[in-house]
Amino acid sequence: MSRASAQYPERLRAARERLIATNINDAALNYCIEGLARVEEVLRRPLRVVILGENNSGKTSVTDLLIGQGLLPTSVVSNTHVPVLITYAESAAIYGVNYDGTEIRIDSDDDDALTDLPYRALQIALPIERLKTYQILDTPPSANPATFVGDADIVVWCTVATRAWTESERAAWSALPQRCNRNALLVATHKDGLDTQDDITYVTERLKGLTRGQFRDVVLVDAEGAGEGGDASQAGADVLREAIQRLASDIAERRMQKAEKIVRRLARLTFHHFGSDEVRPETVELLIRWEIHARHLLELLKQNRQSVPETIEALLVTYAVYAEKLRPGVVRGDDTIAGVTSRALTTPIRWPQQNTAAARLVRTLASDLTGLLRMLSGHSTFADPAVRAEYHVARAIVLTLADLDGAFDALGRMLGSSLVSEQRSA
Ligand SMILES: Nc1nc2c(ncn2[C@@H]2O[C@H](COP(=O)(O)OP(=O)(O)OP(=O)(O)O)[C@@H](O)[C@H]2O)c(=O)[nH]1
Ligand SMILES: [Mg+2]
Repeated sequence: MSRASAQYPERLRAARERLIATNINDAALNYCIEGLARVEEVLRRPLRVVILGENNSGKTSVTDLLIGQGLLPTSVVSNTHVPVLITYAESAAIYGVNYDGTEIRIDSDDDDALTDLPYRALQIALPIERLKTYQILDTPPSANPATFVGDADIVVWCTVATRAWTESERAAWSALPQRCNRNALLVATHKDGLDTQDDITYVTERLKGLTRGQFRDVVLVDAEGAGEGGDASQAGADVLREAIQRLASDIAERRMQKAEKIVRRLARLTFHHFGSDEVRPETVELLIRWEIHARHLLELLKQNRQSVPETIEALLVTYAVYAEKLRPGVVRGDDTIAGVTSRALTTPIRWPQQNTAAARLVRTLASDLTGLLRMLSGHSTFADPAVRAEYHVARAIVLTLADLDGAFDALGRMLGSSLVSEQRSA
């Protein structure tokens, strides 16, 4: 996981806790706090690596190689009977999962051998750092692989290097949903069964050729060689862990980008509604007039009686008039809130291609401006400076999360591009 994606949930938590500490009871803010908690939870959830393959292909040995403990029972006779989930915990523990989903701790001294217990699944918790990033599910050969891929983030298919990628394996893999290919690894066990380096290279290349597009990588391991004094690195444990780590980092990065997008939208929505009940009574009338005015401009755009750049310009000019009325000097003076128009001429970029996207952008801008005006009309409501300060803090956090600065920068670039294209066509 990159540093940025590791720190992001922490940043969200800090923002959320500070918002809670403001003690402001505001519906929009409460909604934002709840949303942030949900995003954090998703970001913190460890990824799940699911180990699949035909019977005796080395699934349990590969799982063992990944956790590096020599702890799971592997044998040609005693197959894995139930799924075994390996998760992180500060101290080791084993649980049996009953058919009704309840978990029972079963690692006390007087318990039976694990394989004899009538559980639906086993969960083994271990204090291994790597398991914080991804948990591992070792699967039994008797079950349909499709039942395990539903909540898999990374799928590992185990095959035996000396007879790898049989017709039945090919069929079983192609029966799984296509999306499994995206973060899949083909692991060939029994690398020690190949005599020379040439053989290893040949099998690796052959497997890559046969499964092109179906796996992100092919890794050969000696999953037996790492146990009892064996050299884990020699056995391919490092290569395997690195390959999984690469996939995990990619997924974590994508998750974070998605989360950032959701947080920006959530915070922007919050900003649009935050403090609706807290405006100065004498400004209510003005705000209503602004809203009617803005709605009228959006309507003109909708009816194609005004272009997107014209609408934006009209909105900004109207905004400036109302802002000036609410707080004289705010637009003409050097108050930061008035920075909106001044950035309008920066590096040109294109307008959104589709009209619907442009119209959405304009609607969002109108709501942003309403939020800004509400800020101007609410500022001096509170006699208590401490409460006012908390509103300031909450707004600052929401605005940072919403990246409104970035949004206005983008708008400025768009306005720049529209002027350039207008000049060109003139
Ligand atoms: N020499 C050698 N033996 C291996 C390797 N990987 C697994 N084995 C052995 O192959 C047998 C089966 O390995 P398991 O890890 O239990 O295979 P599995 O896929 O979990 O088996 P099931 O759960 O029954 O489907 C065991 O005896 C392992 O010790 C390997 O890379 N080299
Ligand atoms: Mg097994």
